[in-house]
Amino acid sequence: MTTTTYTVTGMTCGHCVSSVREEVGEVPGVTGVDVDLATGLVTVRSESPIDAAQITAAVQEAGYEVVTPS
Ligand SMILES: [Cu+2]
Repeated sequence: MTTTTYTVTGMTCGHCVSSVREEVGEVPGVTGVDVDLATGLVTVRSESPIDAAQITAAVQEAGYEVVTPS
């Protein structure tokens, strides 16, 4: 089990949160996604490490930007 946290900008409401959660949740290997609207923190859980580029692409697909993969 791996947990990685990303900071995402541009989310303003619950709809944004569910868009990000849905897109990131579709990345192969992702088992769970937590989004904190107030901080922009997106926590991704997976069985094995996932390439940050895949998560970044999914966030962009939802219409937002990853500031710092951390
Ligand atoms: Cu919104």
